[in-house]
Amino acid sequence: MAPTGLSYCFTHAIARAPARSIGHGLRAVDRGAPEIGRFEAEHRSYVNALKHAGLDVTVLGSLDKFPDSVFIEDAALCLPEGAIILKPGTPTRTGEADLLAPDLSSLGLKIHPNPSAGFIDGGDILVTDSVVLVGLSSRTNRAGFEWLKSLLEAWEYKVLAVETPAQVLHFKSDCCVLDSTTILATSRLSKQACFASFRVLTVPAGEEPAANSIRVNDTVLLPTGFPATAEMLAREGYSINQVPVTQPSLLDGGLSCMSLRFSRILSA
Ligand code: CIR
Repeated sequence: MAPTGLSYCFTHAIARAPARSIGHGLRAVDRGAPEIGRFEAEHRSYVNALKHAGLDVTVLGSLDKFPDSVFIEDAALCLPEGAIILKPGTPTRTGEADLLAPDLSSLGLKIHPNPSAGFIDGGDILVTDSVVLVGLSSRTNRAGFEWLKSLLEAWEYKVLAVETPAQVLHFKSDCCVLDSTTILATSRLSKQACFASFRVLTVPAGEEPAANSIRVNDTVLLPTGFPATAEMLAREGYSINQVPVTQPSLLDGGLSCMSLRFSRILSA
């Protein structure tokens, strides 16, 4: 059963340095390639923001063979029971997960391998304190979901499949946990039945990418450039830290996907 605070109280995070090949990363719409120097600078700001929120952060070395490997969240899911190796659902990224497993093991995490033929990206898995929501998407199929569900149900998690809107890459591109009972979501997700038992704060129109934020302990890390969302969260009493993601966003990435966050205290 998920302990209270599982979804936003962490002690540790694992990130991966951006690959030199980052310019070849996947994107739905080409708005130009990210520039490695600028990406590295934004990545440093991101890691510093995680540290400032109280996390012990390990930054793994870059994997130049995998241009999208900086988006480490898609390759594994860390829970108190250990690190679950996932299977990214696009050919250029599938190999990232197997390469990550030894690193997670050497950091002391118990590894749960993935023998399933299904695909599942971490960006589609929203862990809340009461339920794990898995977005079926172009990267996560029913077989991947069923495999994760059976694993997590054995640990007494409640796991539900939800639909990710067609134009959205990952379920968490459009929503995040703000606390045990509150979700931040875009208007295209906020009315979904899966959020019926939550209080949902809807991102103001025109600021949809702000839904890809992360609550880390007492702070909500919010992408820079979304003043109406920042004001709404401040009004609701959340402490926010704005982090630039101009380069990751060129590759449809954001704050959530650049780290694996977990708690060693909850694992003890
Ligand atoms: C991809 O298409 O896989 C990467 N360019 C972006 C992945 C972003 N990951 C995420 O939102 N969880």
